[in-house]
Amino acid sequence: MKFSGIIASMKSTNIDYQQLSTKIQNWGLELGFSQVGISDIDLSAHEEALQSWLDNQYHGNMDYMERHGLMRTRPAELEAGTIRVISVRLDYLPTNAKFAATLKATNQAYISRYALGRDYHKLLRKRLQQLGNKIREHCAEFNFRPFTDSAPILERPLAEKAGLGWVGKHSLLLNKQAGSWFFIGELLVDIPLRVTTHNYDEIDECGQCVSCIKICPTQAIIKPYVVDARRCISYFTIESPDPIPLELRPLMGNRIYGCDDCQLICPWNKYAELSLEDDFQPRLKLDQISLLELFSWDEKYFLNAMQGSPIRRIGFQSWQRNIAVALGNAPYEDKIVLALTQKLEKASELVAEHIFWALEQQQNKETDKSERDSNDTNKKLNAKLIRSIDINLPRDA
Ligand code: B12
Ligand code: SF4
Ligand code: SF4
Repeated sequence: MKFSGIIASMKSTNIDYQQLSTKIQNWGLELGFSQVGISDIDLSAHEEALQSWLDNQYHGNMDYMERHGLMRTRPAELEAGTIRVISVRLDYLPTNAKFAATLKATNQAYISRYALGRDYHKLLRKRLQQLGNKIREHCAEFNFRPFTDSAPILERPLAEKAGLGWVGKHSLLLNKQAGSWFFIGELLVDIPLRVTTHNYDEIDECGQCVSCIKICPTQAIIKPYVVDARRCISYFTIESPDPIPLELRPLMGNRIYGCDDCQLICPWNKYAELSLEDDFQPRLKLDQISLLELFSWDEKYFLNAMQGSPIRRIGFQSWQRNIAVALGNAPYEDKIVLALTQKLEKASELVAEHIFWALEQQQNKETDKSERDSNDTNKKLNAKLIRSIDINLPRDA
């Protein structure tokens, strides 16, 4: 028996872990989490898929994905002594998400709905810490580490094991009762809690559906369950500091920070719960703001306005780069051309190159009518998505 196992069995002599597991789930709900589950740490079934994803370079320039390699499937390598993972999920869908309205308004900015409010990392970590402290009150010899998003572990497969839902063909975790508009976080712990693995019948409810694969504007879901991050709008608007590939720029439309399309088309999001957190409600009217207004911000204003927002993390250069592309995709307007031209003078090399591209798009639209229809397939896809939102998600449209 390994050292951690011996410690765990010594600890188990005094404590009713069955009862403690139930209490932990209740405490998690009291703290405001939408759902709590517990799993073991065996992710060996995922090693091959993760390795082949990395071998195919689907992570692009997210070096941190490669750096930690298979540690992502071995939580005990991340935190020695870990034998269980408590996974939580927290709904983030704001009231009145205006999905269709914003995607329709091509001169407005579309920002992923998870990023309209306060940065979720701090909120989730703080609550996970509180959950850990609470457990410690009942279990003195207990170590834990809270994580959300940033840790080198496969959060979705762990949450799936804990019974919080299933990993859909878009590769996100979704849930029959709650759709997929939620964050995931976890506590790595060294006590033998009772696992909640598959405590209800929710293994894989995608069935024959392939809607997310078909609607993805950049065809980033290259086959069921596999996303080539390099083609994903979320990757090249948030994660990558590089120039946005030319062929993908027109496909971005007005999406300047992340993308929600594969979730918007998913039939299970009819059942999505609205977030109860004030922190996730839109700030600065980011859910209904014009591209031109955002483009007028200077760096100082951006850094101040975005205090506490996850958007601040991408920095001003990427921010301007993204808005320039969206302005290039907007219908022709004199004031767009003027704003783009005015920004050229102080723009960095990266931003200037995107501004030139945007100006070219604008000029083409003004001079050559045929250009207006050049991106027809994508427009049809967008119109299909908007229709689907209007019909299937009227509350959030
Ligand atoms: C890197 C990353 C990204 C990258 C890569 C995305 C990806 N699919 O991996 C980019 C930047 C593109 C991205 C985008 C988004 N992300 Co992200 N991202 C992550 C991060 C940090 C790591 C994910 C990872 O490990 N990927 C590696 C690949 C190999 O893992 P995988 O896709 O899960 O692959 C497994 C399975 O699909 C399966 N598999 C693979 N092939 C096959 C084949 C078959 C046949 C089968 C059955 C299974 C299978 O095995 C693989 C290994 O287990 C996680 C946080 C974390 N630490 O987990 C957040 C996370 C996944 N992201 C999240 C979110 C919200 C998003 C966005 C929705 C943000 C947005 N609105 O723009 C988009 C969604 C895009 C999408 N469809 O994936 C949330 C998801 C919440 C949820 N409900 O699931 C997470 C969990 C962050 C969090 N803590 O809340 N993200
Ligand atoms: S987030 Fe957008 S670009 Fe990325 S896989 Fe989903 S639909 Fe495609
Ligand atoms: S859109 Fe369909 S295939 Fe994609 S995750 Fe939802 S149910 Fe699964």
